[in-house]
Amino acid sequence: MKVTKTLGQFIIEKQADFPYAKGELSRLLRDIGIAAKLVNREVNKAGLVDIIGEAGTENIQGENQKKLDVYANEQFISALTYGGECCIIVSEENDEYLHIEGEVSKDAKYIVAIDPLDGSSNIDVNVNVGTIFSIYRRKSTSGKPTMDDILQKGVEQVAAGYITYGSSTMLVYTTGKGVNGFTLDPSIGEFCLSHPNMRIPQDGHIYSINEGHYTHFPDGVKKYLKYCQVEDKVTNRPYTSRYIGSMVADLHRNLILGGIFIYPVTASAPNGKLRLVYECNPMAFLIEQAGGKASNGYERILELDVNHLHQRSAIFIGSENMVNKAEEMMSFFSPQQ
Ligand code: P6P
Repeated sequence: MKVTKTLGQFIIEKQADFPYAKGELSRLLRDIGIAAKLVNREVNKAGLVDIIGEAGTENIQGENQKKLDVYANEQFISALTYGGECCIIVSEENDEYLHIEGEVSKDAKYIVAIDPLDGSSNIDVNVNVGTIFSIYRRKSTSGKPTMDDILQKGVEQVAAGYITYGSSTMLVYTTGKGVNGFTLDPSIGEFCLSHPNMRIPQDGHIYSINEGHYTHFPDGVKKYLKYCQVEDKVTNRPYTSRYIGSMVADLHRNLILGGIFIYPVTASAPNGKLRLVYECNPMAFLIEQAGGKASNGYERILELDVNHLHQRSAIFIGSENMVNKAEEMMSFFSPQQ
């Protein structure tokens, strides 16, 4: 039987990639892996115990929180708090950021932004959900971290990744040295390296967008969709539409097969729906590291100014040539159109 590397072994092996880190980032990634296993256990048996359904509370987005949302948030906050490497947590499920104090975290240097359970509206229908995380080093060197430490541009991330809880559970992450994927082996309770050095195809034939919002799409998006749908043998069009309604699942498929995921501004989401800090930035970092591209239709996601914790952005992300073509269509129209 082929012996493969566990996440822990891989992290330690790659520790040399961080000249200044003395193992802190490695331990932080380990903590995230631990929480992911706990969330996976509950996601996998969600249909069996009373954990599905409404928790009776709402998050800042005004979305009904599902019990699994609340559980996942608690697991990641707990693992990051007791791991001792994280000083600030920004979570989709918390209106304000959490400052991790106490002896164990007194020298903590890392800020973690997280969407603990993305796509949670799919929980009750047994469709893929995921976790997205983004990691920064604080800029200040002492005292309580400030918003200046937290509202950093995406280009400042030191690591980012996601966990997809699907037919198998995978953890996919980057530290700026490429992208690697680990599949959870339930028989040993370890994430094992299954997809080394992941690269997104430069071109693809899958487009992922909620066409239910079509009438409210910007003209450039409508123009690009028509491009995807027209017959053209040379460029293998029409493309295929694939949209799960769970960003992590849609992006994971497109990372492997090639494709573009678009969530543009719409009438109901004039600034886009997806959140910059803990959805767009981490996914943009990871996809760029895999050779893809991510923009808001006009500007690189990772260069966007970050002005508040739950800021939203339009996103066009995936195979480089497909994002370039979509941006070309967007360029014919001014941003507000
Ligand atoms: P819509 C899930 O709620 C999410 O945040 C992403 O995971 C997903 O891509 C998107 O929203 C789906 O939004 O408007 O198509 O239902």
